[in-house]
Amino acid sequence: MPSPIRVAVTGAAGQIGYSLLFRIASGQMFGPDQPVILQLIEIPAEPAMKALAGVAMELDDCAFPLLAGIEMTDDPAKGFKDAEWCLLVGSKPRGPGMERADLLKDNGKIFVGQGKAIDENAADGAHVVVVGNPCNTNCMIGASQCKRIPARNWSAMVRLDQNRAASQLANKTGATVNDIGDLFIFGNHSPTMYPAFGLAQINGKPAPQVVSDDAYLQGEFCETVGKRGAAIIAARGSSSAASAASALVDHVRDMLTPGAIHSVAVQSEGAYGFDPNIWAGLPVKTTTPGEYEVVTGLDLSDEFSQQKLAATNAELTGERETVADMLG
Ligand code: NAX
Repeated sequence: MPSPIRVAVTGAAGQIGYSLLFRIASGQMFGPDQPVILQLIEIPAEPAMKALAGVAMELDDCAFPLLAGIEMTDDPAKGFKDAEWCLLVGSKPRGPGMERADLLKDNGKIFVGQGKAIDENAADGAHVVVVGNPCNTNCMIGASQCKRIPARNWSAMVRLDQNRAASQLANKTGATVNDIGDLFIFGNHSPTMYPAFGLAQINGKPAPQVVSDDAYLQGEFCETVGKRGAAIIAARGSSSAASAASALVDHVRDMLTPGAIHSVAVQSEGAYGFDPNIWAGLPVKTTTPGEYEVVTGLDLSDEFSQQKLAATNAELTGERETVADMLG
């Protein structure tokens, strides 16, 4: 057995944490032969640390063979110490009547602090994945505060959106998700995201040809994927949790699997017209475990795609302006 890797998780006592930690500890994220030490980070305010202790008791009670240790702390410096993977799930939920700009600023502060704490404490070459919303911009803030670890090691999660889009196309066409390929999310993890259906394949045929309903693809499909989070809240009374945890398992596992091509929000280098230095959902191909290249040259030259890309890019650049004073 290899020696255990240290995995830091913020917001570990939250809803997503409650699904996520058990998936990590059972080996689904890092593989069936890789022991893990979980470094769980919460806030000092009640009831977070007490609830976290309860979650740790349940992890103990699962007797996971791969779980080599559990540490709990409300101190980010301790929580990120020597971590090879930092999964930044915790953030403040958007309160009633709260503007998106206020959310950006409130949560941005968390990622200023966590970026610095990762810079000072995490393992060399650590990888960081941001889930806490607004995740693209939080990721940009954290990466900007963390000079020791390359910005390309910082990614944000749009995989839930890719998974949602795949299920919608499968349900619409009677295919299974295994039949869907090349379906990628471009841009922000927000309703402006673009699930680029024109590139997708269903059983090896272009999705628009199989669906044969452009009005559905441009309208209901994009809208359903973009607003799925709100639909889950309306139905369940709380936001997506198990599906978000599952998407994070997919995100990290595919980042470790050479050849995997999947949607990840990474630092833009200008491909597909995205402003450099924002974090945009893009198709990336894993080259070696933890390393990737952006898949460029996909044809999104049609007018609809161009409009969608421009809109999500404009939102991301606007977010960057809102948080400009938090960038290191
Ligand atoms: P919860 O409110 O259930 O849990 C969040 C936890 O984070 C709480 O336990 C809180 O105490 C903790 N926390 C807050 N600030 C912290 C800090 N500075 N350090 C450490 N812990 C901190 O939310 P949950 O449903 O688990 O969602 C977590 C985040 O994921 C939210 O920001 C949510 O918007 C975001 N999501 C992102 C998704 C994505 O696809 N990128 C989808 C799901 C989800 O909406």
